[in-house]
Amino acid sequence: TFLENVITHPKFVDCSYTTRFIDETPELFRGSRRQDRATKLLTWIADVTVNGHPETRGRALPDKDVAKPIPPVFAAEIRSGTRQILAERGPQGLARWMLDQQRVLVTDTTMRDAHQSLIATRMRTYDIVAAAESYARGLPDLFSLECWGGATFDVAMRFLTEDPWERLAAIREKAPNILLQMLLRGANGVGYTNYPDNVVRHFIGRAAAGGIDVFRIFDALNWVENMRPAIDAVASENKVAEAALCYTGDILDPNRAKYSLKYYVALAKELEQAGAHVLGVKDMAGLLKPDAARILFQALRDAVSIPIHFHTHDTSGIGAATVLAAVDAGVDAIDAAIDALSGLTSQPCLGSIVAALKGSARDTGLDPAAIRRLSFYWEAVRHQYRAFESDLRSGASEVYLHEMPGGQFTNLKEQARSMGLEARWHDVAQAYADVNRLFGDIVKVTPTSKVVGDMALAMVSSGVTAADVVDPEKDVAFPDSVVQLFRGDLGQPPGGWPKDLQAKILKDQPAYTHRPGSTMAPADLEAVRVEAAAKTNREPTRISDDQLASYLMYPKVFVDYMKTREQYGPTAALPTPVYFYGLEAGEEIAVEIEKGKVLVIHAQAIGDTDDGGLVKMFFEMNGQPRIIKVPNRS
Ligand code: BTN
Ligand code: 3PY
Ligand code: ZN
Repeated sequence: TFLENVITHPKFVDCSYTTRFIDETPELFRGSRRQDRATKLLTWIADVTVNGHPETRGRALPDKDVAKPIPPVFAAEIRSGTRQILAERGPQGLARWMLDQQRVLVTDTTMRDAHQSLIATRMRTYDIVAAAESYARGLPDLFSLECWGGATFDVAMRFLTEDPWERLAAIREKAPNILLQMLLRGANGVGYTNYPDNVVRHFIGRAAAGGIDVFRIFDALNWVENMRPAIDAVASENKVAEAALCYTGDILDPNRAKYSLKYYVALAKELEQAGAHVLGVKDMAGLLKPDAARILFQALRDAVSIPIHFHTHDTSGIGAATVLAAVDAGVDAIDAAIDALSGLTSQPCLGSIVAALKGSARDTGLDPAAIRRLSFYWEAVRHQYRAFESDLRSGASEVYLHEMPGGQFTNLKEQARSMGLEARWHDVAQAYADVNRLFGDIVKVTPTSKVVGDMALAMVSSGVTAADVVDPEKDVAFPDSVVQLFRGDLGQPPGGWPKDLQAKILKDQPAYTHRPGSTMAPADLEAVRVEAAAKTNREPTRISDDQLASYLMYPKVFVDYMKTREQYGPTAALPTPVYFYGLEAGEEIAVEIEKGKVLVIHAQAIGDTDDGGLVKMFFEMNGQPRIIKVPNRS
């Protein structure tokens, strides 16, 4: 059988089995389609039970005796909400409606930015989708659920063996009344590099068809040129183009004149001119202080006639004060994360903001009891992801020095730790600030933040100082990402790149200042479909437009995901503790692998490792005994 062919293959037996094994021996995997999904899932369960999951190995385990996550049941009918307003009135009509509201509108970021910023984006579809209907019934007056895009797309396939499109479809189905919102990195799509315009358009078309209503579009250098194709594509789908300016620096600091109030006002006007339905203010690092917020939002209110939506992070610890100041200054919508996933590098606390505004002119109208009950659910969910929690314990004013985005902070800290620089974290933070200055003071958000982080880590780990970097006599090895940035691959920063440093970094390579997408050849979508099909051993007709979009953004990640899925079946259907840790003898679970098709899986016993290095795991599956052999790779 397929499994025997695989597990008796010498590479498998000698433990060199990795994803590469699948690449190097495709003949073994071609027959696997015939294997039934149940056997594949049992194989996954046996494998993680015996070997652990690569993503949680060696990390803290969840507590055994905490509450299980049970989504709250609200008796209320699913009332019509913002989604229906968009359907009836279109994006401009929705924008007018937003301006007409006296209450401040609220976006819940729990399903995207909150877990991206707190637990490395590892929240699984299983836990997200289970909450969607509770939102639809309990909090129908939310403006939107931010639930897709940013890092979720990549991480879903790369680390969670699940399909981001399936996640979106399932949320859409369960929450038909609330706008679904995604974060789109402009020309960088949901990736780390500029893509051809038609790739971005294809992606937006599929996302709109899959259920995204509000596209928050930004550019990592605040370069509007690079945002136009995405804004146009969203508008042509009749969805909401929320074009966002990224806030950096400090408008109240005369030493940061580059990012002045005037700069942001001009940028906001440019975005409105470019066709934005809504203006986003994206404070990705949480640098906007309350007094500055009052001044900024009043000025923006006067400068543009579209609604304004504010997004911040609580890294400093005073994020909620800034949100309340923005509300005072007349902002139309704000972002917050449900209580249990709020604070620190995430968004400020939704329930507390709602409470603070209760009875005021801008009362959100959201039900505090519903928020509480949803938060209890998310609290129990979060316990399951203990392996991904960072050691961050408190707010810190250091964010005003380093200016790292909330989504990057804990990742970079972890990266520093894995390079043996844990004890030197504050040096890394200082180096990050130094690099920003050397780079001419740029917007730092995915993907530019990653480039600054690469450079900072390179400097600290090799003892290179800021003075060395600019010294024409000193030879410095620049990371590839830095070379690409200074060449123009991610676009142009306000005021251009510092010329001397650019010359040192690029050596003889030419720099360019045009929009990268304007000269990139369009992708030949049907040829790419054929390529994706060949790499995943199937007919081109079996690569859907959604899968094509995944492949266009992340060719290798997509192919690896498809192979893993081919081998292990629909693992996204497994409850989170089972997906990461498997089953103990005596445990039983029900798994719905498709609507109405339920597998009842009972783990009976786990055998010893035999001479061939294999472990037998004994199950009962829908009443039938099943034995699965997996290699012991531990
Ligand atoms: C891949 O590497 O292809 C993605 C992850 C699949 C590896 C599975 S996860 C469960 C089991 N434990 C391992 O260490 N590897 C397999
Ligand atoms: C992302 O691009 O993923 C972000 O969250 C930027 O803030
Ligand atoms: Zn954010």
